[in-house]
Amino acid sequence: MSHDLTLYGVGTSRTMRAHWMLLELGLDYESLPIQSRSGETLTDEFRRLNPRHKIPVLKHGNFVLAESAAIVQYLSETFAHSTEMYVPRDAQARAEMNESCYFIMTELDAGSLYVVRRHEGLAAIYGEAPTAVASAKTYFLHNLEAMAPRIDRAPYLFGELLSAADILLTTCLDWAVVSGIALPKQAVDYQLRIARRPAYQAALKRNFPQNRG
Ligand SMILES: N[C@@H](CCC(=O)N[C@@H](CS)C(=O)NCC(=O)O)C(=O)O
Repeated sequence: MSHDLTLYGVGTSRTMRAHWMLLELGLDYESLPIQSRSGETLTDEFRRLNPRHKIPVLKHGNFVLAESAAIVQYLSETFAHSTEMYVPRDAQARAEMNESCYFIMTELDAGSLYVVRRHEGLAAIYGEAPTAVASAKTYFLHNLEAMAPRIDRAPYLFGELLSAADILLTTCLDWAVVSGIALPKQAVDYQLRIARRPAYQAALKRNFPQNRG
């Protein structure tokens, strides 16, 4: 059944999240493979969709949503069956999931990895800042320790079923590895468990077509 889903964006950890969730849920969707810093996020047409001119953006019919964490949560709440994915339905369970999701997005993604990205990979744009990069890498590992009790709760952060929080955390762990951060063994074991998922592998191919064959 077609749900009129379109995803804008490929090539980054943030776009990977949306592709992965769509594929986990077995949803057909159109992928518009626009890329960051290509000028494609700055067209009038794209800025009407997302005035913050960032990918990923999801269109579901006439509903338009940006922010990778919001997209994966929306998709799981809209399309997941309770047997295939952990989707909290009451306020406290959802708040507990949000606590992890907000923590991952603020402390690991924006507060650590994106600092490294801006001042290492994108230093030509944002300037070199080796001290900030080194301390962001340390800060990442320090904050990852706080996730240890959940990461140990194998196989997934909230127990037996994958959740939106797993997609956010795994994409941060993969990004950390690419950024030269050596992960603790328990995080590597968690990554290896996740890597067995066919949808994760399919999403890597769809999101990183140039890099990963
Ligand atoms: N907090 C946002 C961040 C999105 C973001 O920064 N996207 C970057 C690529 S990773 C982007 O689209 N940059 C615009 C451009 O460079 O053209 C999310 O998680 O979706």
